[in-house]
Amino acid sequence: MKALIFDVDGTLADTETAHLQAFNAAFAEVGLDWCWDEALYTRLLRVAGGKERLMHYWRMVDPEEARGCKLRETIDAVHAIKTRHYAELVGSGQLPLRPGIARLIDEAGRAGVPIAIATTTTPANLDVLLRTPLGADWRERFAAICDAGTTAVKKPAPDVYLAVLERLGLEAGECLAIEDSENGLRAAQAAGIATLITPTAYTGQDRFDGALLVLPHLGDPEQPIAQLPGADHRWADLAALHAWHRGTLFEAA
Ligand code: XBP
Ligand code: MG
Repeated sequence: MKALIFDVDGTLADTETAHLQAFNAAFAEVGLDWCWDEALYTRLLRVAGGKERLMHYWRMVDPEEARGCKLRETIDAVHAIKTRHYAELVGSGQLPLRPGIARLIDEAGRAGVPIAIATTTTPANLDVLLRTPLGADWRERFAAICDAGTTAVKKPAPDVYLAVLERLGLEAGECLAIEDSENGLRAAQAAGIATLITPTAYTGQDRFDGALLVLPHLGDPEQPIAQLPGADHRWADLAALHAWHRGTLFEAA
C-alpha cells in the first residue's frame, strides 16, 4: 500500500445534511416549491453529483418541463446558488472531520505515504470544507486532488479514481480507497482499488459487497472502535491499513 485515496462527502466529513440544506435554500431562493427531506435525499443520493441529482429529480416530478431546451442552463444556475449556500453553511468551519481522519492524514504525512482525493463534489466545496480543519495550505498535503472538475463522468464510473492513479503514477493494487457509499465503492472497485468503507446515516443501507472492510468510522484514541479485526489498537492506524490491504490481519483475526 503506497498511497491512500479519500472520498470527500461522507468520508472526510459528514457533509450531506449541509448539502441537503443548501439544495433546499437554493430552491427557496429561486422560487421553486421543492423541499427535500432526509428520507427523500437519502434515496436521491443514489445519483452521484448535485447537478445530476437535480436533473434526476426534475425528470421524476415534471418530465414535461424537464424536456425543455433550457434544462441544463437552469440546472447550472440552481446548482451555483446551492454551492453558494453550501459555502455559507460549511465555510464557518463548524463541520468537523470524521473521527480518525485528521489523525490518519497526519500519520500518512509523517510516514511519507502520499494521500489523494477522489470525489464527485464541486471543486469550491473542498476549500470551504477543508481550510478550517486542515489549514489554508491544505492542498499541499495531497499528492493528487480530483473532483467534479476533473472528469465528465461521476461515480460509480471509475474515471475519477483512474485520474487519481494517473496523477499519483501508481497502480490500483498499490492504493487503498476510503469511501462511505455504494457509488464510491463501485467507482473504486471498477478502477481495481481495494476499498475501506465508513458509512454515514445516509449510506448505512447501501450494499458494500466486495469492500475490504466496513467500519463505523476510522476511530481515534478518544473515539475507539469496539470491533476491529486483528488490530492492536481500537482505531484504524497506518499499520492496520497496511495489514488489511495485504490481507494479513484477516488471517490473524
Ligand atoms: C457525494 C456527492 C456530491 C454531493 C453534492 O460525492 O454526490 O455530489 O452530494 O455535491 P462524493 P455537488 O462522496 O464522491 O464526494 O452538489 O457539488 O455535486
Ligand atoms: Mg461520499
